[in-house]
Amino acid sequence: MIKAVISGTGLYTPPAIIENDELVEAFNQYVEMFNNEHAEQIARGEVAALQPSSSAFIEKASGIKRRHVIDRDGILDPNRMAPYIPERSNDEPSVQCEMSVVACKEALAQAGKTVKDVDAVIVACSNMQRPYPAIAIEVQEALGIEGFAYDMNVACSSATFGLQAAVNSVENGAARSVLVVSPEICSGHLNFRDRDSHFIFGDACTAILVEREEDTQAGQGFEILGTRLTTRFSNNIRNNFGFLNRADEAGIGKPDKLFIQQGRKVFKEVSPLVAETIQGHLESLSLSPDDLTRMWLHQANLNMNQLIARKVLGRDANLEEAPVILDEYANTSSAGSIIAFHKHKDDLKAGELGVICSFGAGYSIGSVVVRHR
Ligand code: CO8
Repeated sequence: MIKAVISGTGLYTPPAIIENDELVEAFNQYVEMFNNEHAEQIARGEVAALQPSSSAFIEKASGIKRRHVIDRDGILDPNRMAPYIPERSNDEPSVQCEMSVVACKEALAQAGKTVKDVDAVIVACSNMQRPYPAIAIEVQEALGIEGFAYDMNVACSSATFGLQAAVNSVENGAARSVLVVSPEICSGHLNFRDRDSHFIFGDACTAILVEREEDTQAGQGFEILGTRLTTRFSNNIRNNFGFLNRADEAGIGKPDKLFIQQGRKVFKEVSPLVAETIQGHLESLSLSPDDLTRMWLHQANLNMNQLIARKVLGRDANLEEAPVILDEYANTSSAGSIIAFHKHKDDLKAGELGVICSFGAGYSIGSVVVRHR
């Protein structure tokens, strides 16, 4: 039977950074402008005054200190509060393609492979900048890969669901190796005027190369012992942007065309589901939580990750057992758990086990158990 391994990973980090204090300053300028502009309606009780944001709240509630973004200036302009990413001509590479190519090249270099060794590209992320042609096919073309490519979206769980699709293709012989790429431009669909969520997301792109074990060197990379996917419908994280918006002009420009969530409900409902999924997955592989050296968890909220790790292990996890990258990157949706894996995998010894686990909108949860070879 063909076995699949992760032989390389790559990461593109946009150079621009926004610190919490800078984001809060811009938000609070917007609040002041709004409240001044609506002073009379606010005094008459017709409009609610907006409340300021605070860096102390952000760090305490989420663990986020800063985020990387494609564009700082547009986000920090209180008159705009959206990234400035000019539309490109059809003859130029798209932004998501450009990010993907950088991350893929690093994954290939890490695996010691070239594009000639790759048969497929899956672009798996929460928002594609266009519906078609698939970003994945553009990436395939930009890299010069023969074979096939497609896009898929399972919000924050896109990368782990993409990993399962890659494993299936490798194990059933459809491809010798597959690149799973997650170019997340979360700043493009975040409402920077919403105090509850303006601090949550950042931008980044990850890539993972999944290959047949026989095509890799002994001791290279991580054997994939199993994947488990779980979904349960919920409206608590939603984005209603879509092609039907133009069919109902009244809806255009409403806040729900960007990211919205009931953060507290998500926290409460998703944390136990994630812990159960990991425990059940380990059990199905005749493993126990004590066998895990590392948990590369989705990076949405530090308190949530600490709770999930505690539920799985039955005790607090330290930073080595459950590494954190969201202080630097914020929530990068599906890229988050893969950034944690990319940055914190090389010190594992042969035979040591870990779990990559994503969770988010859908709800969707993806668990991937791996063993260092
Ligand atoms: N500054 C100051 N105070 C604030 C702020 C702020 N910015 N925001 C809220 N507050 C206040 C509230 O008004 C509230 O005040 P009061 O107690 O007087 O009512 C108080 O702070 C507490 O507010 P919350 O209950 O909202 O705060 P929490 O402690 O719950 O923290 C979090 C909020 C951080 C959002 C937390 O609930 C959380 O992280 N939950 C988990 C969310 C999660 O994991 N979501 C996953 C979403 S990601 C995903 O699925 C991918 C989607 C696709 C990507 C989209 C890209 C854009």
